[in-house]
Amino acid sequence: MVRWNDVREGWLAAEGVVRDSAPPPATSVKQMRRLSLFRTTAPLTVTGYRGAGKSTLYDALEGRVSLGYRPPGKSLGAETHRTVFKTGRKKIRAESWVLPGQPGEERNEALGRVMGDGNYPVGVVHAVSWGYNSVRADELPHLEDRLIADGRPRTIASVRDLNLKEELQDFKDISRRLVRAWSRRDKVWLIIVVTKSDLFWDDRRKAMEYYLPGEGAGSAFSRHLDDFADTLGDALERVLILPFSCFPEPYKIFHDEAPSQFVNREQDALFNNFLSVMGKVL
Ligand SMILES: Nc1nc2c(ncn2[C@@H]2O[C@H](COP(=O)(O)OP(=O)(O)O)[C@@H](O)[C@H]2O)c(=O)[nH]1
Ligand SMILES: [Mg+2]
Repeated sequence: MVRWNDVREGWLAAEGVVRDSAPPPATSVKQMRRLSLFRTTAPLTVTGYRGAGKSTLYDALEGRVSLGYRPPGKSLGAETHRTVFKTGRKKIRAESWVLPGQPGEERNEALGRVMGDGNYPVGVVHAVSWGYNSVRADELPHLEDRLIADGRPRTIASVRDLNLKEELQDFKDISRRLVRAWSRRDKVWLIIVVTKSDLFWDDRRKAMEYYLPGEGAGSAFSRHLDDFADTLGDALERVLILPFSCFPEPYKIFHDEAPSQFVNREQDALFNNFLSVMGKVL
């Protein structure tokens, strides 16, 4: 049974790492050599709605995000990675799939391959971004039409409301597939990374309340997560919900802009915290 109080502690610990600028973790990550013949042992999957920061997160894991980094554009198909995680205790060779977030044939096909037909990931990193999903240029006209139809102004606040609705639909889809893939399994885990926390660090507790079951007023997302964990019961060994950021940049849409609130490389602390958590769950 997932104890939401422990999940909350995990979130607060991440905040503590930012506050105290704790030292880097004993976990390191690198890309496996292209021709390596080692078998990968831990199938992982990164899921989440489009523009949440999944591809950037994986680039950061493999050390590709530094000054001058150009974030990837829209990911059409699944991205696969073979990655070595080295913790103080062990070395894990993971095969990771970063799945496309936007609905479509590629997404369905990739989801089928990763969590259909008896396949299942041992761990899922599910990226959410509290409504700050990036909207690619080709989707802007459609988004604009929807705002006009709803009589909403073209502001970040309106875009976030729509994104949050779609993020929830995406999570419902993923969790429904996971319930099937994870039935009759055990020791599987889920980390919900709340990406782009640099954009709303002042409001981080509200974001935590939104995602974490049993907090404050709760949300449809947190209630769904609670049901999901209930359905899986003991099979789901660990759940974590963590604030995350790895590439602070302003969020811009239409003529509206939200600045990054990080000034002191706080993202490094969040990144290191995520890495040490990965070292523990793998
Ligand atoms: N502020 C901020 N922006 C981010 C962060 N991570 C990614 N982004 C931006 O979000 C956009 C979408 O990221 P991407 O990884 O392509 O999303 P994906 O569709 O989930 O793979 C990119 O333009 C990134 O620059 C972050 O930690 N903070
Ligand atoms: Mg992507």
